[in-house]
Amino acid sequence: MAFDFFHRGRKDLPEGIAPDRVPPGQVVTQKWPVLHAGGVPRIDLATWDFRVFGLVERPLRLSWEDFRALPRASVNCDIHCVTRWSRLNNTFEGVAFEEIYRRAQPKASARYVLVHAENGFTTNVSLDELLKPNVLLADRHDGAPLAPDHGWPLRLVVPHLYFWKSAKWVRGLEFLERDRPGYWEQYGYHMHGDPWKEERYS
Ligand SMILES: Nc1nc2c(c(=O)[nH]1)N[C@H]1C(S)=C(S)[C@@H](COP(=O)(O)O)O[C@H]1N2
Ligand SMILES: [Mo]
Repeated sequence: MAFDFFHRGRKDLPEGIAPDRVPPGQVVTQKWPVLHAGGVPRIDLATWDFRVFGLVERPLRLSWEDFRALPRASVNCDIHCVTRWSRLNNTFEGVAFEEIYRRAQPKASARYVLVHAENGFTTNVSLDELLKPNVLLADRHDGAPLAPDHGWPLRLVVPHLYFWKSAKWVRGLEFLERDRPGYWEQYGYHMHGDPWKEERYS
């Protein structure tokens, strides 16, 4: 393939990985870097809850036991951080966003979600993006429980957007009519964040 020829100098690409698998400006890493603002929160599963609120017919408040009882899903995906690393072939396990969505019955006016995490971290994602395949509330990665610094007990995974949208230590979803910038978005990160279009900053 002619396209391959121009990318043969790329040392980051593992054997057999086509260059067009990796979004522009990204470098493939084997390790999984840790990135977040602030410290790793201490969490007690006995008091932990997950709330779905805002423009929904049925607001939800799930305990950790409630959450673990939901139907499970597994996703294999590549993840892309705005700081330019990509990690290929991650297996995340958890509960599909769609399961939560169906249970909460969002109102017709709901078009965006503000994702809430521990210590006031937020990020905004449109419902269109969350309803695409492979969006997960994940509690496991590559066969093991999430490590505390990767978001234990629960993180959002939106693999087709830059990874800052995949909030770690997630605690709730707020359904909104209008898009509202989250934590990094208020500092100038992109409202949408598509790695294929390099929507890094607004
Ligand atoms: N709660 C919370 N989630 C967060 C962040 C954060 O600061 N707080 N940072 C985001 C950013 S910028 C990135 S790149 C990814 C990194 O996830 P990782 O540390 O598991 O690689 O988490 C995202 N989720
Ligand atoms: Mo990031």
